[in-house]
Amino acid sequence: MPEKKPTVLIVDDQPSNIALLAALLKGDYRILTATSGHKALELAESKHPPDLILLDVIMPGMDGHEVCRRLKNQESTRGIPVIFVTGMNDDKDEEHGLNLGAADYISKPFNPAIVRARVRNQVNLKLRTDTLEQISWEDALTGIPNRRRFDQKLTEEWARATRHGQPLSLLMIDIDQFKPFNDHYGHGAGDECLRRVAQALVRVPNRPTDLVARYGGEEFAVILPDADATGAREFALRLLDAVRALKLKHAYSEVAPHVTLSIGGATQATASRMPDADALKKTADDALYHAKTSGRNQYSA
Ligand code: GH3
Ligand code: MG
Ligand code: MG
Ligand code: MG
Repeated sequence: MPEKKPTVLIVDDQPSNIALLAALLKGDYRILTATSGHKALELAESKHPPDLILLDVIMPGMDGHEVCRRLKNQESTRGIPVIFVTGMNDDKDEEHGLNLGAADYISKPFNPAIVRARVRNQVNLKLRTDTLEQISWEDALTGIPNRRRFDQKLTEEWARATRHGQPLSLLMIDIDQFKPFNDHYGHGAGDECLRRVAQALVRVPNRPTDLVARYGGEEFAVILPDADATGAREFALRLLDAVRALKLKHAYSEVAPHVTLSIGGATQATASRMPDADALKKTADDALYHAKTSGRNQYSA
C-alpha cells in the first residue's frame, strides 16, 4: 500500500513563487498553498494541518514573521516546523527568523536540490516527533489514551471549566469481577477482554472534547467537559450498555454471565464548588465504590 504523502504548506504572496516551489515538491508531498498570512494560519489550525510550512517573509497584511510568531504561540500549531524562504538574506534576518522558532531558513534564489533536502529533513523529524508523541499518549495494550493523557487533560479541563464557569464531569469505570475472569480464562484472555472493553467504550459516540482513557489495570476514566450531572449519567448508562452488549462470557462473575462494569460519576458545577481536580476524582472514586457495594453493573453518582 502506498504511504500517505506528508503535507507541505507553501505560503507566498506571489503565486509564481508558490508555483516554483510546488513544482519542486509535488512529487513527494501533498501541497497546500496560501497567498496570505491569514489564510496560512487558517490552514495550520484546520483539522488536517500541514507537516511543514514554507513561509515567505515579506507579504502585505500579516508578514511571515508575524505568522511564525502566532504559530509558535499556539499549542495546536507549535509543532509544525516552519522554514522561511526569503529574499531578505542578511544574517540579522536569518537570526530573527530562527529566534521566532523557525526550523530552518532558505535564501532566494535557492538551489532546488538543497530545498528538497532541507524540506525532507524537517518533515522526517516532524513525523518522528508525531510518532513519539502518539506513543506517549497511548496505552500500549488497548491503543486508547493512557493515564498520562488523562492526567494532563483533566488538569487542562479543570482550568477551563473554572475559568468559564462551565460544568465538568468525570466518570471512573471498573470492570466487575475481573480477577476471577483472569484466574479462570487466563491472562491472555484478560488482556483481550480489556481490549474489547476499551474499544467498546471509545466507540460510544461522544463529543470531540471528551476523553475516554485507560486509567490503569481494569480501570477506565472519562472526562466530559461541559457536561452536567444529567449528561454524565446519560453517557455512563450508554457505556454500561455498550459493554453489556458485547456479551463477553464470564461464567465466574457473581453479577451476570457476561462482563459488566461499575461506574462512578462526579460533576464540578458552580453549586458543588470543589477545590480542585483531585476532589473531583475523589468524589468519582467514592461513587464508584458505592456502585460496587450496591451490587455492581450500575452507575452511581
Ligand atoms: P471488583 O468487581 O470489585 O472490581 O472485582 P475485581 O475482581 O475486578 O477487582 P480486583 O481489583 O481485585 O481485580 C482486578 C484484576 O485485574 C486483578 C488483575 O490481575 C487484573 N488486571 C489488572 N491489569 C491487568 C492487565 O493489564 N491484564 C490482565 N489480563 N489483567 C489485569
Ligand atoms: Mg513576498
Ligand atoms: Mg479495580
Ligand atoms: Mg474490578
